[in-house]
Amino acid sequence: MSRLTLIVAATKSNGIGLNGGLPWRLPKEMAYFAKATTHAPEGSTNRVIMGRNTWDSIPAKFRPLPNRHNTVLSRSSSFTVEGATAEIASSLNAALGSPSSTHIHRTFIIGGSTLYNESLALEASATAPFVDRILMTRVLDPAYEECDVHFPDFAADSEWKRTSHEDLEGWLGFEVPQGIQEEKGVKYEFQMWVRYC
Ligand code: FOL
Repeated sequence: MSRLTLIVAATKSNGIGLNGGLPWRLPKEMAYFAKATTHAPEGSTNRVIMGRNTWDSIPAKFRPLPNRHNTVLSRSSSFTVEGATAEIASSLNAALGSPSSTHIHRTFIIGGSTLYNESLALEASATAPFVDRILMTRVLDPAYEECDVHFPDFAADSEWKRTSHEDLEGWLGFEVPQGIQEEKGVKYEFQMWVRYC
């Protein structure tokens, strides 16, 4: 079974996006995203899988996300990425079945809402991929509650348990600021959630 990690920043009511982009600009939070998804043992690389709208939302100068194997999901056969440094797949299953790059350490689902929903709905089985971990940045500022795309209410599913901060750092392999963070007056917290299969 291949285990997938989902990474997301969401408000208390699970808002994740507004007008085709992130509702906030939090450089240190974004640096955490970059480090968490990039950090891998020498000689290996992580993979990020995203939907086409998420690809479009990433500033062109940061695409493909550097030092990570980028896979973009699109059902449209006419969708291409300039430079061809990202892989295009027609579905999550197709993407996961193509070992186009060897030495993949971890696979991260980076959004958006369609792909988050689809990947969280995958059932555990001996061979199929399964999301068993969520790196959640909880954005606590009520000013950002107005979002037009949302993350599923995963915590309503009691299989998900929040880990300790120590476990978060242990899994990531680097130190992470603990407790409520504040950047530009916006409070947020780095969390990790797991479920067993
Ligand atoms: N998860 C978390 N925790 N925070 C996020 O902002 C986030 N964003 C997405 C998915 N999961 C997330 C999807 N949106 C970039 C932009 C948008 C985006 C994901 C990534 C981006 O430009 N990333 C660059 C960082 C550039 C910088 O340092 O400003 C990268 O190299 O990862």
